[in-house]
Amino acid sequence: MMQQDLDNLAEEILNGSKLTDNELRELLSITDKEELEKLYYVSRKVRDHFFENKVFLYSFVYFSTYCKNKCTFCYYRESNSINRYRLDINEVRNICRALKGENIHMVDLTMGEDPYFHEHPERFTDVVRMVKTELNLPIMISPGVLQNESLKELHDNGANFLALYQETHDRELYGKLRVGQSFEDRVNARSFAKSIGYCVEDGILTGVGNDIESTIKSLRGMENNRPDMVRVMTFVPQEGTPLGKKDPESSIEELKIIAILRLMFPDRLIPASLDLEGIPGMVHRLNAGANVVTSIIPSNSTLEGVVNYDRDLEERDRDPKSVIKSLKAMGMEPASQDDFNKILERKHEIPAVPL
Ligand code: SAM
Ligand code: MD0
Ligand code: SF4
Repeated sequence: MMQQDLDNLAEEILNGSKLTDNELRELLSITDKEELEKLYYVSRKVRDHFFENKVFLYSFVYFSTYCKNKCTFCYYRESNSINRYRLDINEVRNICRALKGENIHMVDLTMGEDPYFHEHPERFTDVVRMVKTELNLPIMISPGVLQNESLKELHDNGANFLALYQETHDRELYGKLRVGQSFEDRVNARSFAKSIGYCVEDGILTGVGNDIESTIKSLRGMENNRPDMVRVMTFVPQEGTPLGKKDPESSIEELKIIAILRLMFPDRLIPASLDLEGIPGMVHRLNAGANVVTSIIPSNSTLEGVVNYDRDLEERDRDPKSVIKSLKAMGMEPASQDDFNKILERKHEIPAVPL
């Protein structure tokens, strides 16, 4: 794509125009460094129009790493012999207390599809209720696929946001990643959640054998869901898993897709995950158009992430204060809680720019 075209693009997007498949193809084909920088610049311009220099911060609580599933990309797949933990409600309460007074907009409660909770969803509801009482903050749940009635119960007890990533909307690739799991059940859980008032997050992986056409399918698939938040993460090979020996991909594809997501979903939430490359990686992702920092954990935490770039590091530099210090160095800052709450409320509105 010519520089001139990229210059006009921000303007066109802000005027409501949509990227065509051919434009997506062209953008996904960019490899030239200067052109990529230009794309990130355009994406920042669109983001800043809606969010100025304000960023949202989510803390991450991976409270059970047990899982009954066999996703080929995931360290926590059932048959991987690793050390696992399941926090009890008091341990989660202590984490909440450590988060008190920190500049966090939402708490993300994540687990594997742990039968302990999946067969007794009321146990999870107890945790959600407790977190709400302790912190009175919006709550994201990332529990995998739950029954509709459990989603309803959790929503009634304080869950605001459902994160459930399709990983890909290319069915053939899905079958290789989420082995033995229904594609429709995942799509339907998100749309049911949305229908009863949740905000929803969808996400895709890159570096898992997705070519440009497959990525376009995924981008269009995410659009169909009308998500409030959209993510892309680079697949990081994990020891002991079927895809563990795959060559790791650089983060360039992810950055490119983040920028494209910003052009497709101009006013939605797009995360820069600390779980992949820590704070230096966060900076790159924000510079590509992200506006949320996820996977924040207290400085002394022994909790796991899903990718855990810092599994073997002594210092886990992804606490709220370190994040905010780096944001400020970039000329950005945490948004107010009010700004975040407004986003949670807008789910019932028809967007000014139809998505
Ligand atoms: N078990 C729930 C589920 O799968 O929906 C919740 C956990 S979910 C937040 C874990 C997410 O982390 C996956 O959906 C995937 O997008 C991401 N992930 C897992 N393993 C990964 C890996 N090796 N590299 C990159 N992302 C990974
Ligand atoms: C992250 N480790 O943001 C978290 C996780 C789940 N809702 C989020 C993938 O990187
Ligand atoms: Fe389990 Fe989620 Fe990992 Fe799949 S991605 S194996 S469902 S924890």
